[in-house]
Amino acid sequence: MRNFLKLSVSIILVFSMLFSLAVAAMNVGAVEVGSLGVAVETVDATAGDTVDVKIDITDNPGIIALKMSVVYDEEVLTLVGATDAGVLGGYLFDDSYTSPYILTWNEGDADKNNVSTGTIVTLHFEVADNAVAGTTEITVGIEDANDCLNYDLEAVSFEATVGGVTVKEEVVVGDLSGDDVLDSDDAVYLMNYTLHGAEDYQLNQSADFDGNGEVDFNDAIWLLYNTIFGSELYPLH
Ligand SMILES: [Ca+2]
Ligand SMILES: [Ca+2]
Repeated sequence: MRNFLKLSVSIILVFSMLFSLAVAAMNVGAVEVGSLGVAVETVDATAGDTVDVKIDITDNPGIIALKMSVVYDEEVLTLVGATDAGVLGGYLFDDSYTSPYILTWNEGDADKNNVSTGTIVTLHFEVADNAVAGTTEITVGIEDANDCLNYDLEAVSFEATVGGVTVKEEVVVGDLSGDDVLDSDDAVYLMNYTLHGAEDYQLNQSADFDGNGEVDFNDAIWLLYNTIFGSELYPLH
């Protein structure tokens, strides 16, 4: 019986050792096939705004150097600055803010891979005054396989997630008809919405003007009174 127990313990030990080796092998494999995942944030803005767009590492198998280009539409966005987040060590950013904008990090003195994730840089953009509503893309990439290296100076593949700036249309509060003027026509528009529905009368803003949590005919009356008696008596919520 004792021998049997000893044998069982030995078998368990051997299996647990094999299991540990298998896990170790799997981890090594993950590093070899893993890609550096880099994602650009998507933020909202209105024309003329200044916005911050973060670039994050989402997956990191381990790197010591990265040279990355950022491509954006210069007709819509003007890059005015870049702030390193201090995650990837020594950095060198282009002085001239043009697209493609090149960002370089190098930890040549490091004695092991950097496996950090999170924000690595924040880009500061000005949105053109004449920017039209819609999303303008910001992409990141590497130009050469050797632009992303690990401690063993092996190329690490790069996987980017596109982001950008979504320019929202600035709407005049109460201007449901979208002609940039607030008048009784907008109250009529809201009456039509409550009578005929959103298919024919789409709303470009929350139309709960009396602020009771519902959009109904009373809001059209409230809006009409606003245009007649003014915002002091009938403020638009
Ligand atoms: Ca209008
Ligand atoms: Ca209401």
